[in-house]
Amino acid sequence: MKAPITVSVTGAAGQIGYALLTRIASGSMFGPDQPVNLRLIEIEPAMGALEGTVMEMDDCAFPLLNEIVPTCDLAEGFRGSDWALLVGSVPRKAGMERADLLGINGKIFTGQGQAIAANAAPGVRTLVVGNPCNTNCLIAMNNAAGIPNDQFFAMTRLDENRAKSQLAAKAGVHNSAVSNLCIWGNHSATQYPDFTNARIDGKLVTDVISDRAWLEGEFISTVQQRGAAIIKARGQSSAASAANGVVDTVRSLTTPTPEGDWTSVAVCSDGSYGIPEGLIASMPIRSDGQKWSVVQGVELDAFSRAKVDASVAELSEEREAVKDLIPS
Ligand code: NAX
Repeated sequence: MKAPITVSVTGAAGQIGYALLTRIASGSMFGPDQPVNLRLIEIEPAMGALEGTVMEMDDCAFPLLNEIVPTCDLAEGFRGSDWALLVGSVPRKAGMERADLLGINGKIFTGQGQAIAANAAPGVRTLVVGNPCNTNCLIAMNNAAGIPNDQFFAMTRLDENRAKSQLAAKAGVHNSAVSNLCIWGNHSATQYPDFTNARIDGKLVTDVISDRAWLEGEFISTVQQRGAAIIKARGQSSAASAANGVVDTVRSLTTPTPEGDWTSVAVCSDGSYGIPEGLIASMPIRSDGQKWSVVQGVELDAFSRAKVDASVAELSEEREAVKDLIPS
């Protein structure tokens, strides 16, 4: 039997946590022969609810679940962590400006970044899901002294999956036929699902779907607004699909990317594609199973360039708004 992987999950008593923990413990994330330790982090008022989730996890009797530790102590929660999945954050409430949300959540991620640096395994990889996830990730990364920047990620995989399924439905094919779909920029309403480089059964999407007006209009807005549409329909934000996005992100970073394809995840920009260095921006990524790299040479036409620039400009504004939380 392999040595267990230790996974820390914040916001573990929340909706996404509820859908995510069973996926991790059942082997979906790391494979059917990889035991896991779960360290579940919540705030004090949610510890009762977390206790209930832990009882359910016990009742699943997962063969791969080695240990489960519920805690509201960050040092205990991130101790020995190989993967830190930062899901918990404070939701936006009526009357709250975006800047207020950035400030409130930003403070959570300074403390978590520091606690990861002080307690996790040196190779710990951190995936931020809690919104605004790109900028929360930026804050955690900059407060995690000694942990390399290339070990920090923010999730845009749910957006990629949403975009693939919209294109597949329009073309009348199975979603597995869609490849090379990149979400560029911020996980927000400015994100750009790049249909110009995406492929269906190896052919450019623009050669398969001739309705350019739909691609430039309804397709993009459907993907950008999908979260809001789910809240409207379900009365609660997406949870199972978000948890699935977390599983897909980790699997894509830890297994080789299929030949010729790429996946979307927000990473610390090295200046590729003119995205300012240090921003956490989504771009096309490949993995060899251990290390990831940005796919170079993806052509951005004038339409795409303008969309990418607009989303990246928003990320720069967010960085400016939280500059006090980023040590120089
Ligand atoms: P819930 O409100 O159901 O759960 C959040 C949990 O986080 C709560 O149990 C809360 O007690 C906990 N929490 C709050 N502050 C914490 C802290 N400082 N430390 C540890 N735990 C803390 O939200 P849920 O639906 O699970 O969504 C979680 C986050 O994911 C939200 O920020 C949401 O906006 C974000 N999402 C991100 C997505 C993405 O693609 N990146 C998509 C889905 C989702 O909207």
